[in-house]
Amino acid sequence: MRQNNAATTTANDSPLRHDWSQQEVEALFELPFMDLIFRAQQVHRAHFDPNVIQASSLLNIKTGGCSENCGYCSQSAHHEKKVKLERDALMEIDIVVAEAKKAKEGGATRFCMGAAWRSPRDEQLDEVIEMITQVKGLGLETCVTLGMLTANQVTRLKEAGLDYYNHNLDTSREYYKEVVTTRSYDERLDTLANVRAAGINVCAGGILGMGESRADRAGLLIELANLPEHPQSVPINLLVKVPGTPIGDSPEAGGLDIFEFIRTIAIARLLMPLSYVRLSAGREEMSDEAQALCFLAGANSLFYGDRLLTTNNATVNHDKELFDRLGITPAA
Ligand code: SAM
Ligand code: DTB
Ligand code: SF4
Repeated sequence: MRQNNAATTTANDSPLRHDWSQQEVEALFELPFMDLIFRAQQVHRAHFDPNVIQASSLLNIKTGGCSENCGYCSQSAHHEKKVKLERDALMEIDIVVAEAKKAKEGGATRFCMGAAWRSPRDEQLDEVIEMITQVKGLGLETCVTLGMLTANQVTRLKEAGLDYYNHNLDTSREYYKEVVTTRSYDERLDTLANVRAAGINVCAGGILGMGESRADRAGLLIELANLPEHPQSVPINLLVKVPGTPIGDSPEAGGLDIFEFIRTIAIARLLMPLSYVRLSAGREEMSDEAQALCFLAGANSLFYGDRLLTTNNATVNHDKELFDRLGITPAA
């Protein structure tokens, strides 16, 4: 089942665009806030029920010890002397399935399993495939994020019935070297191309508030929108500042104006009208009003559950109350 890959036009028959320029997208950022949000909400309503939000739950199935040096990440071996986090081996399948059951009972429709790997070994993939099979058996959609994959590994995941693969570009091509140096932007794009070619739904987005410029935020959205197909799911994370990580400890990072964050969500909606835009990490510290504006700007998905991977999320109780106050229904 692929979500919208067959579609090449929007609701009013205009073609989906893959040719956005830096100048055009920066001009969208310059729009008065009210005009931008209104435009984004119009596009959103043309394609989605504005009162329905899709909920995915996350589970970190392998913690820490990752050989990549992503500057924001608590799980990189490069920062582990300074970060408070215990390494943990790949989780037992029974525990994963029990967590997935709980997530389903709580109202999630998708279960996303994350592993702190640069890339999985084939025997590690065998175990993850068993997890995917059993979680699918519960009637949940499945998503995994395991780092870089070979074409053969992607084929095996497709055969296992995997619904989504998460692999973020994180930031613009230009700012990437300030964030991670152990892999290249093109390697990231290669894995995305393999996933897309296999017919697995792509989940790809980034992180805002890492000290990048507005031009970098525009650049990230352009990279995503100008892919041969828009990612079916676009997670927009607000940096969670993890003490001990280079970006978490950097005075230049954090403190992004929340209106700039909301603007970026609105522009993601305008550029990728049929994609699910996920309001991702960073909600624990975000006001209810800011989250409501993100939904108005076109965010229609979130991570649901008290934990993200290694940090806290907004609580389930808080989210239920917020949905009630806003008249939002979780997607069935
Ligand atoms: N190792 C895999 C990878 O990098 O693709 C999967 C796990 S990785 C932790 C998943 C994504 O979570 C990252 O690409 C990043 O966008 C996001 N993320 C990680 N740490 C974060 C933080 N401190 N704040 C916001 N987003 C974060
Ligand atoms: C994504 O874009 N955000 C999620 C998910 N994909 C895997 C992860 C957020 C992690 C936040 C920091 C942490 O909990 O370690
Ligand atoms: Fe490893 Fe992923 Fe963390 Fe980068 S973001 S250090 S690849 S777990």
